[in-house]
Amino acid sequence: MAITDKNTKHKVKTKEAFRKAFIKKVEEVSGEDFSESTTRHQYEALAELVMEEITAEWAVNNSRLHKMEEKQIYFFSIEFLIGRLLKAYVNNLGWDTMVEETLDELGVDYEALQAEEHDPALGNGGLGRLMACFLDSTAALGFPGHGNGIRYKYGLFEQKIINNEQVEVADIWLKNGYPFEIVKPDKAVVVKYNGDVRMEEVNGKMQFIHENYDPVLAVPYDIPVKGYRNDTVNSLRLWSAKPVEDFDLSTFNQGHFLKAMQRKSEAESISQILYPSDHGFEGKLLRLKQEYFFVCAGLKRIVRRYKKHNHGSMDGFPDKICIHINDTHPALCVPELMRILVDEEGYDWDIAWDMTIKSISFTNHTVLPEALEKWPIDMVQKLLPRVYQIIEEINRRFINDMNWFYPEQVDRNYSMAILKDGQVHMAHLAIIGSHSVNGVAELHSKILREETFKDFYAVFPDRFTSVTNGVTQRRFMMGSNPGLKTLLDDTIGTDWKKPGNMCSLEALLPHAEDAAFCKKLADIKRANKERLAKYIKETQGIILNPDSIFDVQVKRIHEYKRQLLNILHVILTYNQLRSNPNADIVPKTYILAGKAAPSYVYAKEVIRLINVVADRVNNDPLVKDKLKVVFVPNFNVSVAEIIYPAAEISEQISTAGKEASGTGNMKFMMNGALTLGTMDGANVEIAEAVGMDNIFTFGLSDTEVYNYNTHGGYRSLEVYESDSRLQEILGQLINGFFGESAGFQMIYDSLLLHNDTYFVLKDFAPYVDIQDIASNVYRDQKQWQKMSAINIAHSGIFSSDRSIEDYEKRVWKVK
Ligand code: CBF
Repeated sequence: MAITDKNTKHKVKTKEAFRKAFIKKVEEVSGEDFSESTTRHQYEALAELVMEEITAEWAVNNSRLHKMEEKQIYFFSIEFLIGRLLKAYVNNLGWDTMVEETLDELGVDYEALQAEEHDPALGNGGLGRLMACFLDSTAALGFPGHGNGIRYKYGLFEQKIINNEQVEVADIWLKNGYPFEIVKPDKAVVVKYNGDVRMEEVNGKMQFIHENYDPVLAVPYDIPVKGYRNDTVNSLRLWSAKPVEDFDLSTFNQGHFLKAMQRKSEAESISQILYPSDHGFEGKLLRLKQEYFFVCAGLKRIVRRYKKHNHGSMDGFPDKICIHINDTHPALCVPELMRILVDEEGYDWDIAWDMTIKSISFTNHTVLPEALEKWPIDMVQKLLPRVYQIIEEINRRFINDMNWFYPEQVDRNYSMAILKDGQVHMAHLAIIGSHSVNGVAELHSKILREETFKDFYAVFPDRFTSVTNGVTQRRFMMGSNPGLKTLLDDTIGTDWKKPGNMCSLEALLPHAEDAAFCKKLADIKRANKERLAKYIKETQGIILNPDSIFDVQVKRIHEYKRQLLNILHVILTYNQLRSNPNADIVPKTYILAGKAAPSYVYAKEVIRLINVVADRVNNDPLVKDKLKVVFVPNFNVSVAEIIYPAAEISEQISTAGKEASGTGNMKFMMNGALTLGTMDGANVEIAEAVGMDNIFTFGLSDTEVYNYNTHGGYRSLEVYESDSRLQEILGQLINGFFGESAGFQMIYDSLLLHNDTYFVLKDFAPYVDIQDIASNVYRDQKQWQKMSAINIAHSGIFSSDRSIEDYEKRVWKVK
């Protein structure tokens, strides 16, 4: 039932119509009178009303899409970290005021209602969240763009902190069902693993027959992606793995009960969890299965739909379809599309290759080895026999061509091979099979061109582009910081909120000098800090001082992100306060959050250190209100939405050259936090946008890091020996200062024995200095608020609307 205004065919919402429909729906879902309803019922009712409205638009959109008049973009990604959707849908529909007012009048707590939605943790960090931002912006700008991924039964683990340590608990996000998906069993497809490939002549043509394979059913679940106040509704399609036959009855009847169940659980394991540990053989195999699973299923449906609306022909496919692959996880798109074109559609190899390259584009999201995947050749060969043959042929032709064009560079040519050292190099496959290779920030793209993929850049210079990441302001500012949104509306008008128009926030610049405006900005920040303090008090029992600086570092825990540097500085401040409790320091609250991969022992040690330090500092009466440390457990999109608006300092302190872009830095900036960071990733562009006077930068440059790494010359021990502060702090890590059982030998050794790979000690002194500078600026609130306003005013270019427009112009060319 759509709530229809009687005077028009459209589903215009009047407050009264909404009120009635809501009460009715609550009673339908609860089977009770509205007055008896629980928050859960109210959530389910609102979710249903929203879905009814959106699905009506979705149907219209899908039929437009079926006609294939516009070019379609498909994002293939192993992660989609979408966060809660209800509020975003309400806002994008333009229902926000109506819903807020009506619920208020009905005595319904809208925040509590939203909290009923389990945050789907279908991603790990930046990569997955970027995809969600890109989907939002694509729809907001009215482009037909869809996601294609996996519907994990268990998302990324839920993080608990027990005895200061990270404990991973299964995240059962589907426990109470998920109201925003539509399962389409009639669109399920079969994915084939293992088996044999033989050649057979059919109608005078040789054909490859894949037989004796293990079939798995891929069932699509579609989630609508509603554009901001427009009529676009795109789709996020997530695939779930099921056995082709639910149950092997004949095996069961023969008494092999366990075996009968085996097929089922083997099939289902494919979409069971995000990132199974890939340390052992089984884990690796499962990941490879996952990668082929969503690639194969996704391409199959896209091809079927394309052919259906193009008289069975694939000829124009590259003109109408963009397959965008995020990192190397979906790189099998290259051989799989070739397989479809050559084996199923009968194209000659060269034509098929041309079509494949034209259809596929690739973005690399990190230079760390974790995204430069390699699979053992025998594993790929066994699991995907026909796909492997195609990879072999792509590789053979590529090396032949290279040796033909560059006969004097045989070594280099071979180093670019897809198949070498017994492994399939997925990044090479992705680059060779795409027409566009993108980096995610200027610096990252430079590193790709000059270091990581320099040989490929020499051969295919035109393929390389750079599109700096962005984030959706609709979730991370307009949605999560309503106070700021209203202040901006009141100050410069509402045009900045139009999709693609966020750069008009620059109109704010003259107001940065206006004391009255700055006061309002400060009041909003204060209210957001109080909101976060309340959340932390309720969830962790820690009381924060909202008059202190809120200094925040929230992101995955990784050595290169250097949460360690942050906590060493906290220990320094603590030591200073212990020796002089009356020191004139600006009170500070350090807020950290993030998950460590379950098998990443070092990162988990860093989490333990942060929590041990927090325990000690927060319970020491000496430091009074001057220093607090909080580790917020289970960082996810919803928690992030409370944290970003409350932050004053955004810690972006990665070792230069390691953070591809970062997107948290952008979310903080648009909420008025000042970046304290290295010149790494998109920090460089933030610095360019706001000017060096409005950012706190420090530390080694990427070139200095590169030089140390390639030519040597760094000795962490020397730094340690020349800095008494470091001697005291590192001593405390191992001398029982933090409690006998809490020694941090592993961290100590990494810094001194293993020469500090991430230059924590080298950057320590400049980091301490810049922290002091930031604190001193904070004493001058007028100056601080001015800098904050300048940051907001220049944050427009970090909207994902801009990123999508750049991709559109440079890569997909939809228009
Ligand atoms: O491009 C999106 C983000 O991706 C990562 O999170 C990743 O996992 N590859 C990078 O680490 C970020 O720098 C980047 O912003």
